[in-house]
Amino acid sequence: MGNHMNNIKLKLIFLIPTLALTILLSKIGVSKELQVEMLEMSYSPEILYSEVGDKIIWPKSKGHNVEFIAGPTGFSPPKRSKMNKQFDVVLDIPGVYYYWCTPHKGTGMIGLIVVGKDISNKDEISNAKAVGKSKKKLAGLIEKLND
Ligand SMILES: [Cu+2]
Repeated sequence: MGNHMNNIKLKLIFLIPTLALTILLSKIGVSKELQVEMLEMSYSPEILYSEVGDKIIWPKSKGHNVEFIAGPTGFSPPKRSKMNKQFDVVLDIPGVYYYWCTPHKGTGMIGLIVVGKDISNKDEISNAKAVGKSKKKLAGLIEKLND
């Protein structure tokens, strides 16, 4: 009789922390999926705010792609995406990231991603390469980060 109760207690001692840990991990581990649309000649949104570990998805769009140009220290840009294909990336370093559409980099089709609300590298980004109309566009987007 007493032995039976002890067995139940023993089971609870292990079960409760295991359950608590499972719930905790599932909350911490949830990373969001965010989308950036590739429209006629621009990304939407042009500035995406995400958290570390979020998956960012560019659904396929005819004639467009994603090519990362700059990001925070330690970031190594992924290979530019194929035209007309979905692309996704998980960014693990807080900071501002800058990318463009390879065929439309001169017509203002550029985008920024701010990971973890960190804009400390925005000056580096504003000095990154921009082509044609995208120079003004990049300056404008950087300006919006100041808000
Ligand atoms: Cu494009």
